[in-house]
Amino acid sequence: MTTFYEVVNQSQPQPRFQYIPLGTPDQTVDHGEDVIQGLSQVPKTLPCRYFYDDQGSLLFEQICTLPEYYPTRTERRILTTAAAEIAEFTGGCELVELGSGSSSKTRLLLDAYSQLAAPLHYCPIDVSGGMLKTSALELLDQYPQLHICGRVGTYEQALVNLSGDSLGEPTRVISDPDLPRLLIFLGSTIGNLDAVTLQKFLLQVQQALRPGDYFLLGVDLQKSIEILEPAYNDAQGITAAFNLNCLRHLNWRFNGNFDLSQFAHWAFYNTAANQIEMHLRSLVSQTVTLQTLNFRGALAAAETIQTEISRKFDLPTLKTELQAYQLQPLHSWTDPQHWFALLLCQRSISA
Ligand code: AVI
Repeated sequence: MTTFYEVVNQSQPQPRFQYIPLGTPDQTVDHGEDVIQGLSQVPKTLPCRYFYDDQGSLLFEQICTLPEYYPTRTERRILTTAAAEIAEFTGGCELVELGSGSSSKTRLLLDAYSQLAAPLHYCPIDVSGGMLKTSALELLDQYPQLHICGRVGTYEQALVNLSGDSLGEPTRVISDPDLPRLLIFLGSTIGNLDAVTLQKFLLQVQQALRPGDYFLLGVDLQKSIEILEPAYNDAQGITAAFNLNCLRHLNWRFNGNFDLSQFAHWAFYNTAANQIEMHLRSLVSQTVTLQTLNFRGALAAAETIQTEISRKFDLPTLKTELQAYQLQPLHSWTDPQHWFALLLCQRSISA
């Protein structure tokens, strides 16, 4: 793979900003196998990554500011008080963030780490190169001592990239090999992974960390259905628009004929599985096609397509699961209502 670097500030002896696209454009071409498979099975499903085209990313940013959607502001509040302690726990680190987006919460960590007498290195990882560059340039302005080496790609691609080869050590993103790594995964995005995918993810995290490295995880906790269901059924209908937008994305990507007016948003808390489930319910009996994928499928009236799960965790159970991947919980922080938690783990030595 050809790696190329964008050097933004050439007056520095070392470039302050580099980014590496992970995979060639060809590898990111979507062949839609998971779409065909999901729409061919009963009950029907769609991978939640189709939420995040440009429009979907904007809608998600809006969701994060909704009064009903408590996770973002609760995590931010926890981070505001915990950031200094986190930096104290770990000391100087290279900060590597999976799904960095606008890096807005990361600023709280960068503020805390810039108080330490250690180099300030940040590796944001995001599928959107545009978003990554824009926020990187803002950060470089605000933190004169900061060096950024981003990765443009999915978190799966990034974890493979950070793990090095199967025989070697995890690849450092910066030149100082002695600085430990803090891998950051905020927003309770782990909740969008089903149990099997979460296991695979944690194994990749384990491989991307050396013993002594750290993992900081944002986790949405189990709570009353009266809080949970409105968070995914907001009064302004932004979550509904976000959910429906994945059909528009499929139409654009695969030359489809989904008629958005013939589907309704449906989100509920499955108490047995401890997860919010988002679906699109077909309002009529209809046939849908995705020409590029050569796909044609029938939907009965009231039939649903599951578009997302958002799991809500029990912290002690999750801590035990993390330990199975040599991720030793060091400390957790939560809000007064125990709605959300930040969990700091340290990679222990393999047994
Ligand atoms: C990105 N993820 C953690 C969000 C969640 O709460 O599961 C996605 C989301 N879906 C609907 N609202 C927000």
